[in-house]
Amino acid sequence: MSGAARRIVVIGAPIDVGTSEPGALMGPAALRTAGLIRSLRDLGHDVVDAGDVAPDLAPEARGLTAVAAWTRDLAGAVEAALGAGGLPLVMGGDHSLSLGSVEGAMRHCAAAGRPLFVLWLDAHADFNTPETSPSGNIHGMPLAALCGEPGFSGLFEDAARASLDPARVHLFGLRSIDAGERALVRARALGVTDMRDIDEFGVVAPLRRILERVAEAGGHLHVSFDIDFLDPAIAPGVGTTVPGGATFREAHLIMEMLHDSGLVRSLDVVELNPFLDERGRSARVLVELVASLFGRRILDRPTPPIEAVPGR
Ligand code: HAR
Ligand code: MN
Ligand code: MN
Ligand code: MN
Repeated sequence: MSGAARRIVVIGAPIDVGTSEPGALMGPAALRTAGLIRSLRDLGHDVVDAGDVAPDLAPEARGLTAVAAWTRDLAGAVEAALGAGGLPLVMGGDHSLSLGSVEGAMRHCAAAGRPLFVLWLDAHADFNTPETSPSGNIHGMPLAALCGEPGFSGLFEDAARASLDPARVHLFGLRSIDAGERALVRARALGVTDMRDIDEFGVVAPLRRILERVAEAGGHLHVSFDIDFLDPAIAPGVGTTVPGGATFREAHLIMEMLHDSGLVRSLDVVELNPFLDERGRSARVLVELVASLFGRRILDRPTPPIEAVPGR
């Protein structure tokens, strides 16, 4: 392992009320089975498995009422982990869990006087509102709610809270967006690196720019990794597959760059649906990628600068 050992607080969020495809609530169990905790410990980190969050919910609770209870409990768990100097890793569960994890990071950053940046690795923008959503599924809406779009009353405990700054949100890997949501993403000026950009420029140049900006601002980087960012050929275990996603090599390089930046302070791994997976493949790929984000590398040395590449 290289770099500093971290105290990683793993928080399970077996939530699937945000999606119409059942199975994502099995995600935390599958990630544990695939060896997530062990692989992080093998890298020398101090890993605490905080177990699964279990909000007190009526079994028939649905929609925003149910998601509000998850948001409250997850925000509290993430804020507490950060406050104790830990790095929260929230395993989903559908992407509506990021309402809680990002809210928790926002509270921590507000108290610390640090700007929060969010890197959203996802095929989707997740910027629908109840009005623009074609499906009504809340996992397609968390960023809009966090950024203060209307239609989410009662979702956050503190209705007067400051919203997430959309100019500090960057969508990376986008290839599926709904018409109303596209208009909002443009109007709110989110950062976007879509798959067309990645095809033309690769992942390195766009990600470097994002990381430089976070570093210059002394920011906290929250990474929200939706498994559908990956191409379904390598990660089929997800309810909303979209062809043309990131390759294993692209995703791996992103994880290594994130690690080397030292800027990641909180992380979500979401949308794994073990019920739709093939012999645990997708869970295993996620464990590999998360290990790379936390410092696993091929040789015990950082990537050499370009000048040092042989033959140049
Ligand atoms: N945009 C579509 C909708 O709102 C699909 C959203 C799917 N979202 C996730 N998370 N799987 O990214 O219904
Ligand atoms: Mn801190
Ligand atoms: Mn998503
Ligand atoms: Mn998605």
